[in-house]
Amino acid sequence: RQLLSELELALKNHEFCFFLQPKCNSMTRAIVGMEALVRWNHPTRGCVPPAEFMPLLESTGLVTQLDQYIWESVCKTLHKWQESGSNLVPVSVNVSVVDIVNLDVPQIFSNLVEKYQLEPKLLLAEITETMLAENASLMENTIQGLHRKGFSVMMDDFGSGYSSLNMLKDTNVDAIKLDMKLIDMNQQNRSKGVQIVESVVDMAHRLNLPIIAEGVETPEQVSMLQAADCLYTQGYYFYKPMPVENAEALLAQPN
Ligand code: G
Ligand code: G
Ligand code: MN
Ligand code: NA
Repeated sequence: RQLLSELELALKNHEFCFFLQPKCNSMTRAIVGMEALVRWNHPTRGCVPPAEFMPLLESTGLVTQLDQYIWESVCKTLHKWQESGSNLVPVSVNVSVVDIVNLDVPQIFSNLVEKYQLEPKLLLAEITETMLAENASLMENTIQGLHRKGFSVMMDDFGSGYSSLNMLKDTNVDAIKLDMKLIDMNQQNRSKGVQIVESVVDMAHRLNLPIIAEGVETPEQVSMLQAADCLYTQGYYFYKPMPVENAEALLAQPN
């Protein structure tokens, strides 16, 4: 109850911001994109991670306000980078199923790139498969609408939900993000785990879908993924989510 009124106030006071986590090719180290991850700059508690407030925002529907604010902030940042002649990479934003049910996401994205004079390919949508599962036809309409306006969609957390393969079959996503639990191996499940990763990567290749591994933390995971031919990675091993200025500095470095 109290958290809810705090969140409403925080939205009004613009206390939310986002960090950027680079995605890179583990062989060349080239940065191929970034993901925007929301943070709450709490006046007394400092930087609060989304796990602590996202569930309440989603269950109350307030997440649509937050997400539209984050999407616009991301576009402002891209516009600024573009104006300054910086190297540009696509930035993905998270789209909640609540947004898809309550908003015209393709129209909102399209208004934003027009307002900030951006190529649609610079703004990517990440949607998690469990969310996709709740309403496959609405989801597919949204994906089609995004495609018509030039945007691409990544299926987030692939492998964590109960109907990944169905969703892959029934919607036209443009890329897959391998859930971090699938690459988290212990001694006992290692050989099975590696075979599962190899099979999923092989499936993505057969479907002509780029695949990126999330939550990559160790050099062992990097070599396992390279052996499986999954070169795109996102995770603490290469980069943690960082403030926008740090991401900007990183893009300014020659590769
Ligand atoms: O940054 P972190 O790993 O703590 O994020 C936790 C969860 O919050 C993840 O599932 C992530 O997808 C989600 N998340 C992060 N930023 C946003 C955002 O801007 N909007 C929405 N809807 N979800 C987000
Ligand atoms: O659900 P989504 O994939 O959008 O959420 C990504 C979440 O994973 C973010 O909260 C981000 O901070 C977190 N994350 C990113 N890289 C790593 C990592 O290498 N290890 C762990 N444990 N979490 C990570
Ligand atoms: Mn994501
Ligand atoms: Na994820």
